[in-house]
Amino acid sequence: MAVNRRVLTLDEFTIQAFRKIPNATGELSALLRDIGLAAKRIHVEVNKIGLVDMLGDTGDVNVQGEEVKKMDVFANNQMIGVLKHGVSCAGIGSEELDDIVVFDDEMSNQSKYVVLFDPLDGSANIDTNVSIGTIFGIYKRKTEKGTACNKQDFLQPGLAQVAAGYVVYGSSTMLVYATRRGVNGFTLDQSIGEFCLSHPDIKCPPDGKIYSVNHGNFFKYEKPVQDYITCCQKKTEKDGGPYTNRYIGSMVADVHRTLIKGGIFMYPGTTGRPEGKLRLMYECNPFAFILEVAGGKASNGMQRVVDIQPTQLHQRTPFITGSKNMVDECLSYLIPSPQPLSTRGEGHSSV
Ligand code: AHM
Repeated sequence: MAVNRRVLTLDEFTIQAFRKIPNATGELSALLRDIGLAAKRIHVEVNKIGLVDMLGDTGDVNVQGEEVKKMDVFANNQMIGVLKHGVSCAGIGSEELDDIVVFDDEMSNQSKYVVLFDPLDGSANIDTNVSIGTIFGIYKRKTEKGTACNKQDFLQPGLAQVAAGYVVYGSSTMLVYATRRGVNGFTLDQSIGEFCLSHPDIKCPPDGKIYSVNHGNFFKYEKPVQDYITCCQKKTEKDGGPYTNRYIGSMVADVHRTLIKGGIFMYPGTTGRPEGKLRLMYECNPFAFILEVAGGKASNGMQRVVDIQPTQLHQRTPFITGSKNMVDECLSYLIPSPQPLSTRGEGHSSV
């Protein structure tokens, strides 16, 4: 089948977008191009993973207490490399590193942005060929240009993100990113090595029929969460169902499907881990931002995820995101309220 060569590449698209913004410097486009380059390098390695010695653990345990996979290290190094050598990033925070990395050289200190990322989310699935992904959130630094950035540039609520995105290394490799102006998806055309606009102006359908949650934890969830899951199982045609359950266990793949097809994705707290498993800064905030821009919602069960004031780089949060009406229904179980459903969730207006 012929490939459409008239579609915009990621580079062309971001440059055209920034030209429409008065006083834009182009630093954000450059940053997205840098991330696109890292994503292409990770894609190449993910695709030949069984052929080269990249499968398996390094033998180290990361700050989260998880086995570090060789591919985690490779992806982390690629992300740091492009961001350090680019002109737009003053420092980074990564799932793989205990602390932030301040680039602190003459050029980086002039840069406008800091980036938080999970270089390879779902890496426990690498060995079995399941889709995995890179997640990133971009913030304007708070400290003055010309100085080294510091922790306060990173500990900003998700609402302050200038852009956020992810790359899914799946049956095709796709980069999706959001700014407040919209969400756009780019598929990697391997024949020319470019991400090409394939999913312009993505909107998350307001309703869906897929709920995505780890059922193995059912008896560790609080009663309201169990009640909502049971409600999903009992849906019939009369009340918007029947629903089906899909849970890959790879957040990027599960939330990507939720964004495109509609549905709800949840990682609630459990009895042993009330704060859940997913990390606020580089997993939940980027997706919360993207889903909200696309017309969906994202909550921790109490408040909008993007409103949470972070206190630590690696803090965790329960996470519920997806189609607006499905998240609203879920929240009606989690946030008992005397208000009628239609006025609930005022604290959940979109980005
Ligand atoms: P990771 O950082 O070790 O890759 O863990 C994050 C992943 C997410 O991609 C996914 O949503 C979740 O862990 C699955 O966890 P569980 O196996 O507990 O359902």
